[in-house]
Amino acid sequence: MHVDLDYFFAQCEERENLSLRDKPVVVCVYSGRTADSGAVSTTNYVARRLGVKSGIPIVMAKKILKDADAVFLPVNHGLYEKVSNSIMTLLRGYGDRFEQVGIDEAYLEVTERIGGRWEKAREIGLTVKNAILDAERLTSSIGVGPNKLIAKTASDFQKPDGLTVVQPQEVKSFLSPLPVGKLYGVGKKTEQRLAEMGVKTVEELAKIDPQELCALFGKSNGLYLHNAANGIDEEPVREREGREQISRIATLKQNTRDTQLIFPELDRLSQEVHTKAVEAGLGFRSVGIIAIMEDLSIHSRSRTFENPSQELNKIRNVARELFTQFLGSDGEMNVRRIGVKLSNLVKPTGQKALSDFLGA
Ligand code: DCP
Ligand code: CA
Ligand code: CA
Repeated sequence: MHVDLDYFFAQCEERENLSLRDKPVVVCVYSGRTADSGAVSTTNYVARRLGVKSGIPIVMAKKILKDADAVFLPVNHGLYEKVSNSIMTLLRGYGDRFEQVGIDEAYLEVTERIGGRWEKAREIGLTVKNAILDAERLTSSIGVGPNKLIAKTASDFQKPDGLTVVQPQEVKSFLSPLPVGKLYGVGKKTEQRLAEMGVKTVEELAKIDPQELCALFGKSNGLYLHNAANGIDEEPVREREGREQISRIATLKQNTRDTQLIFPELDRLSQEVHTKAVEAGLGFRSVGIIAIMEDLSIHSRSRTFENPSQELNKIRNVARELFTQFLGSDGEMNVRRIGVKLSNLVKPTGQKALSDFLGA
């Protein structure tokens, strides 16, 4: 079973303020450079129907929604984290194994509970949806299938507030008509290359000789595509091991040692690793910076704290301090690329750890 919360950040905001419900709601990551610079994190379905979705510039969203009585809100990670933790704790109880894969989604192993009676799958799905609704007043979309790939594809099939059960004998007819981009792991680039080969649907992809796919996409990607198109996936549901680190590197517009030029980019990278950490539901105990110089030599500095944090400000301030220190200590050469890295990542467990994270 795959559970994904509907328009998660925006739905949390609606829940906190019911008067938002019928308006377009746009949750924004403001970069702080100018009043409206930044990108849309997510939107409710009212806004989506008007064409405003994740990733577009806030300025563009404002333009599209200028006559729509829309509400623009800054991301409130503390709230989403709290709601997510509560729901994840609840979900664990409905499966024999549990794997959280992001702030708003998880897999549950329900094979034993269904015991081969597929009509039970729908019952369990409904029970889980109602449990989430009762506990946190949020709708979710759930997919149940013979493996993770099918469950994930099914949860996306009828959104929002969906429940899609795909029994083993239905896998082929379920997948066949879907556009290849709906297959987990098929991104824009792969989709485009397949389109150039005249392959648009999963059915068409399933018919391509796996040898040919391997020749085009490399052995492991080729095999993956072949298997995925045929509904084959053997990945077990498993508790996630903590990730080693989260990092982001970018090339400066010009080689420089001027912090006025470096800091805006550094802040942007801090923002990006912060978003990644929050999406993965992870806190960090170390913040580091990376500097790649004109001669391509690589330097790094980091700082570790006693207690885990999830605060953007902490990342931004520590990254700036480390960079200032580094520039003060290291010669004259210009910096070409810069990076921000979070490590010593930890998963909050239970309420106590959560309040530590939020600094409550
Ligand atoms: N998110 C983000 N920026 C993105 C994509 C997602 O900040 N480009 C955040 C906001 C989302 C949350 O992650 O609410 C979960 O992402 P999903 O892809 O599951 O999207 P939603 O839950 O918003 O919508 P859906 O109803 O399609 O699941
Ligand atoms: Ca979601
Ligand atoms: Ca999701």
